[in-house]
Amino acid sequence: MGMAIIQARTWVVFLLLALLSPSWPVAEASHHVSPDLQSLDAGLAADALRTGYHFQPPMHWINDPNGVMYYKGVYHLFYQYNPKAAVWGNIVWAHAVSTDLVNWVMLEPAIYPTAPFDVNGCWSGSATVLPDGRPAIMYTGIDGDGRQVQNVAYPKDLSDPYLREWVKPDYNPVIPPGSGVNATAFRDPTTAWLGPDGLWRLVVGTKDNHRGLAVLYRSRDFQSWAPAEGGPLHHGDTGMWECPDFYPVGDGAQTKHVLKVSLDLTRFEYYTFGSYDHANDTYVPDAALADGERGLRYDYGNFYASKTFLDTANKPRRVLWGWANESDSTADDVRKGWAGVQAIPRKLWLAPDGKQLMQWPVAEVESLRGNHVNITDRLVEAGSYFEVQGLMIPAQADVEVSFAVVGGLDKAEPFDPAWRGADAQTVCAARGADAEGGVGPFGLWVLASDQLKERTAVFFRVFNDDGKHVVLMCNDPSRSSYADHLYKPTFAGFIDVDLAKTGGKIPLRTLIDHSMVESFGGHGKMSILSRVYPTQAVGDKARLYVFNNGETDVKVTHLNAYDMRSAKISTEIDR
Ligand code: DQQ
Repeated sequence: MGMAIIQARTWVVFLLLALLSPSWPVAEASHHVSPDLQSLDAGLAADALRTGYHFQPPMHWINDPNGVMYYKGVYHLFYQYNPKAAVWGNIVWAHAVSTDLVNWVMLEPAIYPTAPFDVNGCWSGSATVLPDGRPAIMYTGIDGDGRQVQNVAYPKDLSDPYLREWVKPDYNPVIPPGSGVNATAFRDPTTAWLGPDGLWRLVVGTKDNHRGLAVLYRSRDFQSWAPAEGGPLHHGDTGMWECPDFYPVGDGAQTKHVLKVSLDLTRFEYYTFGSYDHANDTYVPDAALADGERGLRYDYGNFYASKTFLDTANKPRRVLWGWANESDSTADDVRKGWAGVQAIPRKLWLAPDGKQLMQWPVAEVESLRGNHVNITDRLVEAGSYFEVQGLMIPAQADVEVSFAVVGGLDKAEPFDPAWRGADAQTVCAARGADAEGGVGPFGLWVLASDQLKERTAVFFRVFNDDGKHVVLMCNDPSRSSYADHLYKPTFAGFIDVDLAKTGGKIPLRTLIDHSMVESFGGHGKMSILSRVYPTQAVGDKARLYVFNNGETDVKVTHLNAYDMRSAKISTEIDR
């Protein structure tokens, strides 16, 4: 009886705490542990909003992808995971393996607190395959004093194809925060690379007051590391740099090095690329590229703490993983029993014009395509829409569509000078999918209910800025759900497409997966990921439409929509 009362009280406290703390901006950002939230069983994972072909463990909280790699025929995805609840905390490295980046076997966590150098948590990091063929993981441990230190771990048994068990040498930590380093903001080591002098290098993210830094360390043996005398690889006046990533793209003389950082202050990711001098360890971004909020982004939506790896099995290609946080409340997450999804792995490359990076879902995802619907040359008159019929479950689909503006660009709305210097998200918030325009908005309504009361718009809109056409690509989830307590931000970017040169054509691909809407515009020039939580447009009740809220006719030159089979997720985890 007494026990029942205590439990009831705990629940009341817990519910109050949960209801008062929405999951955005993420609780995880400040890395607070909420003991009341940790101790409870989060409940069942079954939910109509769980994804079918995006990566999710059976239940609980996940965040950053970690240590992604391809090793001897197996892809490894480690990720930040709370084994006890659907909120951030108790962080370990969960582990899943795959031979195709689509279907996964969930394993027991690979790295978890065991030693003084990680007793308070095993935070993000990266994998490096050493010349002797052994993979090494570098990760951030939170030590007994709450300091962030960098540790190394090696597989226990190289003959285990899944590399299930990892050993942490006693000589850890291998990179403690040195004097003058902020020990509470010193984390997320990159994959290491070998310089021409035979020394290993890696970068750790940190901050110095408001300055974010990518600090370079060097080592001869992967055990003793020292900061490079020349100072940080790069820095910016942007607050803490989390999850840096540094890697080459392009070929031969065209090779550039990309530096990506995750800005803790904005919870978005930005990148520059430029030249890296291996001998002097200097990185100089190309002149046209800005650091921080004025810079380029991998994704203009809900995509964070990403990490790339070189997939030597395929050509080779560089593959990008990123985390999509929830946009519901913490109380919703606890009720659902899960929180966090990994975005579809994306192939990443330098655009042929050298102006930006391009991304496209890895081709393996197409193996899940089933029932196919095709539409060609269908006019979408100004102010009209039509339903794409024939999908069995439009809530789990892959849609490729190519639009052509057939009525000319003359009616493009003037670009408001007040928007100059503003980001695309601000423009899209001002001119969303329902604000009629001159050329556009046109695009898809996905996860729509039959009366269109619920719908998420993915669309383009063309502005005329002093004779130059500016193309906005936007995800507008403002009508995505009847639930009104949700975070429903419009996410947008200006996409580098010259419609005069493409004959008014612009392609769009959208991966729809119950609560994920992951879109790629202009053949991979722009990607925008949104999380949405329809209440009616779920499963086979969801619908898909093409709309045109502009004054100018557009044509769907091609539309190929596919039902997507669910990925196979088997598990070795004993929950
Ligand atoms: N998440 C990890 C940190 C990292 C942050 C902790 C980014 O290592 O900086 O779960 O989301």
